[in-house]
Amino acid sequence: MSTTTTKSSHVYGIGVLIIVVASMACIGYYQYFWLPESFSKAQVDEHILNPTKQTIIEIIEGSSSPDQQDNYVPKLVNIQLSLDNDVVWKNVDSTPHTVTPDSHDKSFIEDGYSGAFGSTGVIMPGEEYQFLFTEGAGNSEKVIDYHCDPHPWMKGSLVISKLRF
Ligand SMILES: [Cu+2]
Repeated sequence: MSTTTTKSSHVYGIGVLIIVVASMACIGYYQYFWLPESFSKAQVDEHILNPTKQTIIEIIEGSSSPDQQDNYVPKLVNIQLSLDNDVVWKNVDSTPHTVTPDSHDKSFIEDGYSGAFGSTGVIMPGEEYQFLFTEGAGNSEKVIDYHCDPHPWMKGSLVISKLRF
């Protein structure tokens, strides 16, 4: 009789231990994996994630020629966060091109939400490259200059600012 009691309390003790360890693991997971992710996503305003319109930049026919003055059209765009910060480059030329940031500063070209700016590899004719900008530079404008890797004379600029009411 006494042995059964000892055995059942022993089993009970192990059960409690398992519950404690499991709940600690859950809390740990919540704090280190779930929370930081939910916070970083929450940092970006919903309006910035869903801007009212797209900014379209066309890489026009003949852009691969150095004599062609216009390549990224428009060359300079002013972007306002939550208004038109969803930017699409459309390659309507017959040659592959890239959208490559001039800066090699990772912290500068890295968007907290969308990651590193710049097309990975070339944008083939008829294809497009899309990037959602979610960050300005404090209260001032952020200017991002970019170019085409195979045709370095192709240049464009983006001026990103917060929406002014
Ligand atoms: Cu090009």
